[in-house]
Amino acid sequence: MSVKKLVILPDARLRQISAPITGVDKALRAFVDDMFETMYDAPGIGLAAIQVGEPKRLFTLDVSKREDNREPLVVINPEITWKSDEKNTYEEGCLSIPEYYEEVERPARVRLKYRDIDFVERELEADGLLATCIQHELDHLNGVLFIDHISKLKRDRVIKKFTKLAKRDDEA
Ligand code: GNR
Ligand code: NI
Repeated sequence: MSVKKLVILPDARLRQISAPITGVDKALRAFVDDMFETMYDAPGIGLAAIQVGEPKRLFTLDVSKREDNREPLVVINPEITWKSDEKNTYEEGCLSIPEYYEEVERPARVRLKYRDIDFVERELEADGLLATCIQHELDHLNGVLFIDHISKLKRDRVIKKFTKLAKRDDEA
């Protein structure tokens, strides 16, 4: 098991569309273990495979509050089958945009069709932070970031800041 390096804005990989997974083998299980280790280490409540450089339609989630009561969830090839008209606003952050937080409005509840770690088809209905997190992660699989849901002024400002930071690190 290992903590993997996170892909950070403005890395172009974050804009890639991830490819469907065709089956689960030993290598993919080991990769999922590494994703959990990376997510808990960060710490974060969700992690999409592309955030560690793998363009696969897969994310890990755990919105549980206590470390001694973890609720890990592996989501493969997800599809949202229903969104509520009712909206909810959360202050979102992203491990690929460290220490930047902004309010985002999204559907308050969603139904999700996906495959679990045994590649068995499942469905769940989510509300609250879980519903927000599912939508944030599914966006990553389509190359979409939470800053795409805020004003262009704020988005351009944060992209500019992270572009400068990346250049500085490059030159160092
Ligand atoms: O750790 C995370 N917290 C979070 C808070 C509000 C809405 C979404 C998230 S997901 C984020 C981890 C991450 O970047 N996942 O892609
Ligand atoms: Ni994110």
